[in-house]
Amino acid sequence: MRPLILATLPAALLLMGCNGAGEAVGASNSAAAPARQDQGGLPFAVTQVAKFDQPWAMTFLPGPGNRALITEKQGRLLLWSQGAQPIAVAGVPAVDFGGQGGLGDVIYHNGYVYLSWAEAGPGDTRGAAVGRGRLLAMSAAAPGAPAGYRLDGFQTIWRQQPKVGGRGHFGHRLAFGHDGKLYISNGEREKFTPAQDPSQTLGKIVRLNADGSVPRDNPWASQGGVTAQLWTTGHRNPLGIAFDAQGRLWQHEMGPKNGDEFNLIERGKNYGYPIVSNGSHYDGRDIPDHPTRPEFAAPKITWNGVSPASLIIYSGKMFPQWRGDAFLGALSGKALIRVDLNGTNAREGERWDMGQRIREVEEGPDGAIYVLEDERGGSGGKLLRLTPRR
Ligand SMILES: [Ca+2]
Ligand SMILES: [Ca+2]
Repeated sequence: MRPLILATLPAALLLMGCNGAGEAVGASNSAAAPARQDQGGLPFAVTQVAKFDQPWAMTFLPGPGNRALITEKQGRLLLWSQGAQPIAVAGVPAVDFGGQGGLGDVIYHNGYVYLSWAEAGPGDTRGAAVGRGRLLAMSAAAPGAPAGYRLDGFQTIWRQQPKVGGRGHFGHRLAFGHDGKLYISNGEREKFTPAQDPSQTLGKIVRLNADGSVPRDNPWASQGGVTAQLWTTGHRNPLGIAFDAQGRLWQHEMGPKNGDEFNLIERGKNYGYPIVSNGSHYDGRDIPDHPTRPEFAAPKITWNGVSPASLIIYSGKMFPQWRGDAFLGALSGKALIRVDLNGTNAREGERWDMGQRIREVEEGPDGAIYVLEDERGGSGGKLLRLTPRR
């Protein structure tokens, strides 16, 4: 097989790999079919365009057509094209699948596919890792056979530190800033106090150069080691990070009971967990609220029972009234939430019942909003396309 750089392929050749006898690899596309019986309360039309097995994240690829990479938690990366069967991409690292861990986020930046995943360590420990490689299309082994895809030259560029026991709160959401830096969210691995320990990445947002090296202008760069990677501290389990058009970084995190947060992330700030939270511990112990300790950055929004996942700032043409607004999924809340952003302020705009846990939100190249349902117990897992009602 002769590998070709995907970005240089003409669209027709790319589509050949997705057509006809393309291997279904367990995921299935279906023709446009109503995703729900009753869409009466929604201001958009919902169309099911594919179904996946425990999908976690997706990102659209540059170039013609609607093409996206989608991660499945158990360790598969799939290339999806509108109207075609998803195709598995080879060369994905081994993941530690279980609990909240597995293959995580996927983003595309400057010709590289970046992935995050839960990586096994010694003695029943694990931690998030991030790597990157280039997506290659390989010519078919025989005439008429489907082309294959793989990640070429994939390298691990970063590891969450330290690896600890348990399978929760990896965080590991990825985003590139307008400054060309890679931002990685880190959960506190359900260990609480690491969020305030500057010698660990747990409970932090880290900021790296695109190749994984540490920028010299990070807030604690002069301290070296893990501390030099840190951008902000005091987080619980951040599962969504996104930049707005002005370059501000917005974030939400799965808080303790009644303490889900929507935050404006600013260089060097401490967001207070587990010292303060507007919620309380799940075992009933209170945590002092944010106003008791003004030295910690307070959330712009506190939620009860949302369990936020994924974050985009909408910039498309299909919903001009929502340009500049934030969209996120709700897991336990089984909803899509729109947040109005106004400068450095944020407030919830609307919340739409989707009937399923929403794991991922993306904006398509055409401005349609795509959501991936979380999957538990065999239901869910659908990729839905949201378009304006006619
Ligand atoms: Ca995404
Ligand atoms: Ca509290």
